[in-house]
Amino acid sequence: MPRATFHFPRGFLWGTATSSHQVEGYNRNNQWWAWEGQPGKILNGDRSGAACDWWGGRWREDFDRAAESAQNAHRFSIEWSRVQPLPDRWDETALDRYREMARGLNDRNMTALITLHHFSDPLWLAEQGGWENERAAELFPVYARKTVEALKEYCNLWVTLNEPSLYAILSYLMGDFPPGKKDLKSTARVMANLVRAHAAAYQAIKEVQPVARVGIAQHYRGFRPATRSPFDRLAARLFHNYLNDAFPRALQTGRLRFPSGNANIPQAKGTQDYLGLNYYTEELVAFKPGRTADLFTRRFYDPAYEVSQGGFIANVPQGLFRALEWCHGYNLPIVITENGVNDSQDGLRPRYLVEHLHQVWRALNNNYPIKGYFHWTLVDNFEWERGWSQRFGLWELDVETLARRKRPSADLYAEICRANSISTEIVERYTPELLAKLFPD
Ligand code: IFM
Repeated sequence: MPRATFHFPRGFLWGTATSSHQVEGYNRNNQWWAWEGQPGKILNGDRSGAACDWWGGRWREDFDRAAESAQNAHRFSIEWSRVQPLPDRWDETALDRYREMARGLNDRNMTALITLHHFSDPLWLAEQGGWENERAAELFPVYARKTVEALKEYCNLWVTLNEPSLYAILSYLMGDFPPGKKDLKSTARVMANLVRAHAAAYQAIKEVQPVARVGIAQHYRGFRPATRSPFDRLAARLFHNYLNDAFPRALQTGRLRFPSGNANIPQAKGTQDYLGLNYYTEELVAFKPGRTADLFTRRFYDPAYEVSQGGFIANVPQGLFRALEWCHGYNLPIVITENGVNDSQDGLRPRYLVEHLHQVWRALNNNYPIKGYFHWTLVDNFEWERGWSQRFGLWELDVETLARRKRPSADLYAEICRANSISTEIVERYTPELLAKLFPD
């Protein structure tokens, strides 16, 4: 068997990604906390509760874990409801706490990548109609400006919005996220307001910090037609357009194309310095008239693919390559802002990790300008409507005691980060079943 080493570029960012509501604990002042309190909204009636207790200070030990594992970057998010607990009140102590976290990364020689909105909204905003209200697009840049002013000493890499199109679709079309609406017109309105909010935040951040690099973290799901039927092909193409492409395209062109909601938003044109990619999996799409909430599709995994616990994620590493090809079409630097798999037993994760990173390396060899990779996630955290049932962490969390236990994938990832490469030896040690595939004769 041939031996080889897949090298990554010097200065490549290796990290993990987290989000405020999923890790901080006791975020009582946002719409998710209220949603969790309603019966039937979260699987098994789970609550985020103390989460990973980052607000209680355990971010320190988790940042130590990341740093000791040779990660040189970390992506975390700011909780808007903590920074601006009421429309007319800023909480400087919350900003101090976030400053301490960002400095905590710098002190560990890690680059901070900070997200300003990751699915959670202040309760007061939700009470004003949330993102359906155009005012949200004016309020968000004010919060963004305030936060960047406070943190700019420690960070110049910003994500304004995490997975904006998925957020709009899950919250306003599919009804899985608060406010649980199922309305196409509302979804289109929210999409447009999110584009406006991003554009205004982009300008605000640049004014405060001209050297800032600002983008979004775009959720990209691969969609392939289930059959050769022209209807399935069209359905796959449309789903791709709406979920994957519409939002970043609006930031490129200033025009949002979304069902029942085309909008010209010229101020959005050219407001991305890089494209953040969140990739997990790829699905087959069949046309199904009548399923409005699913944009007239039925979507499912190709039975040929291995799936994670509960059938949540299919392991399709080539799908990441295809996603990177799509990113490359935007002609911007690319950051993989999320990629990972739920796997409490850590049986699939090592394979998933190595094969996906192998695809990143292939894309780098095509000269795609990929600047970093952030694995989702550092420690098991609260997985939204699926509660604690999905374990994405390199470290396992005991939700009762908050104890952390390292999974083998944490060591595997550490070896890759430390070496800035994937070698035959690493593959042999952690995923010998992949040797023939990655190093063919
Ligand atoms: O946990 C989420 C994260 O908040 C957004 N992207 C997908 C992850 C896994 O489902």
